[in-house]
Amino acid sequence: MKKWVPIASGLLAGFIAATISFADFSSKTDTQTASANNKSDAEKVYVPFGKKDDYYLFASGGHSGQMFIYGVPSMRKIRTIPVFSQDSATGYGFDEHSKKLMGGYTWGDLHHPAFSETNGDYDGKWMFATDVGNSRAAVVDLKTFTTKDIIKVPNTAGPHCAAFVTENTEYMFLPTRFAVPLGQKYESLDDYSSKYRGVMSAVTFDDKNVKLNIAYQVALPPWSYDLSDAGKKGSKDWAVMTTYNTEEATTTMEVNASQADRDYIVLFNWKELEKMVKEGKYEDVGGQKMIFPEKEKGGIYLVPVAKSPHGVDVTPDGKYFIASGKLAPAMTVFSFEKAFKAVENKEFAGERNGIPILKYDSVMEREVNPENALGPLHTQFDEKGMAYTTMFISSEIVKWDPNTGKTLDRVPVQYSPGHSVAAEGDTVAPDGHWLIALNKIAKDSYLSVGPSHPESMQLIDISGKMKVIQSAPVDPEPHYAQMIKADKIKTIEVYPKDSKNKDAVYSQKDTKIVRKGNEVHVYGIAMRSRFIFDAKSKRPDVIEVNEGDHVFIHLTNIDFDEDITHGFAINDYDLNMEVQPGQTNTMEFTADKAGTFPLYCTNFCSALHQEMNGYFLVKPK
Ligand code: CUK
Ligand code: CUA
Repeated sequence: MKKWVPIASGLLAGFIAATISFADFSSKTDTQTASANNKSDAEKVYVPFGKKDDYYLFASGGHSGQMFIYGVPSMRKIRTIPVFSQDSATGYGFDEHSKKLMGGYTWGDLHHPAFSETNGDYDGKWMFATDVGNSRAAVVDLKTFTTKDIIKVPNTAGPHCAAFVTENTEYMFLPTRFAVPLGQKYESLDDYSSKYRGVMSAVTFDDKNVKLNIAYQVALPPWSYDLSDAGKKGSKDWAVMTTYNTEEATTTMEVNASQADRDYIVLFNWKELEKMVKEGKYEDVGGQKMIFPEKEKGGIYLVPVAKSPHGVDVTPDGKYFIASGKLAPAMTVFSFEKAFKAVENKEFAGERNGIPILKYDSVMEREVNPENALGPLHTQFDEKGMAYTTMFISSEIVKWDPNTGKTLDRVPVQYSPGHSVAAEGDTVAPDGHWLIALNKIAKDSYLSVGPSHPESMQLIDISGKMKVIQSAPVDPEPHYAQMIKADKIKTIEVYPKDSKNKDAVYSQKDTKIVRKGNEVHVYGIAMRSRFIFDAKSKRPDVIEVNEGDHVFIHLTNIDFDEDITHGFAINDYDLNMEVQPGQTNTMEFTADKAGTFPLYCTNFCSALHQEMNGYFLVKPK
């Protein structure tokens, strides 16, 4: 087998004690004892036809801009939910509603999906996500697996640190990876320390009107905010996030942002920040309520941590937050209780940018350094509260006890895991049993597809001694995922009739084409196996307009029958949308090309699907 050294910058290279090969892994796994029950690995992941998976896995699609849905334990891909990027398979980004949601952008970089929560448990209703590429936040409705709202987050650049939600979905916090001047105005990088800011946005979700809103923002120092987590139970009013580049480097970041021995965890009390906003302790910045911590004290503290931390994760009991070192080969366990005491007793070791720094020794519970484990990034938990940390550089998952720091188990993965995800892993009561390593590099794991390979997800049975029992290739890029019990998700079978929707028509006789000046509105239906745009016309399946007309095609799928979806494409007009059973969708465009353009159903819907077509005629000026 080929030897492979994980990618490492010059800085990281020093940490790599040994090269890692597939052969080393196989010999280790062979000696592992079979896990508690005596099913074979194949039987454990086999979900026979007629049975369904136990869990849904919602995986970030990274710079694909989408979310990918898998079944666990089969690891079968079930669905792509388009969120931040166009998707012609579902017409997302083409129909009027989704085009508006996308706000003129064509792609996004979706990192951290997060379920809505009730009492610290996933409630299966909504899924949130953020876009690092174009600074947006989105919400997906889990009744239909479709994106319902997207907001642009002003004053910020790259909300990587999110999404993470509080115990009852009061807030989703969006701290940013990149520091920029407020409003993203031009400022010289020579003025970085005084003019640039990292901004955290507190986003709320109004589930009645399905709207995301920004409640307030906090102008933090110009550092990079990386990962974050909300408190639980006793720490539920608090949240933590890691920050690096406290050096305030503006160039050659991989060297300059790694100089200081300590960076920070930002610890904040969102109830306190909420109060400050109510008391008017903010300034208006571009229409947003911006708190400046150097002017208005309270609610925000810095906790020193080993240099350049990456992940920070709160234990299910809400007692500890665990920072992972990235450059330091250690995990640090901090105690919320100790932190609260340190805040109360003002055990400060100075301040930075007006934010008090808590004394490291007052908050730190223990430093954990499993032998030869390198590059800790993210931590998940099982039903007993045991921690599972991904080791990017030594390519393994290490299981350890946050209460003692003792290493309990470890398993190699192929290769270089970023996050891992445990069943119900971010709740107050994780399920245990399954953990999935989200690996950045597949190398020789699958049939070769050229120089670039897919990323890889590996299913690990954690019910006994940890064992990788299944592996699935995945499109870029599974930064994070959440795994929810399948029976918590309640989807609808068809869209119900909506008598208030003036774009919808539900019977053939109501179809019509209405002209207002140079605006043409088509009120049509799609059914097996024809389009009807105007039942009274000589050719009901034909739309004829004049060159330059502004065209609205409102299309309702009147097949109220589960899974009978129709598509609608106009040949050579670069347009395609989808209407799911019972759904009404609108396509809006200018008929700027004269000619004859076939229109057709893109989604195979019946034996006569091939006959489901018509013409879009554009009379020249
Ligand atoms: S980041 Cu990708 S490995 Cu965006 Cu959560 Cu840590
Ligand atoms: Cu309708 Cu194919």
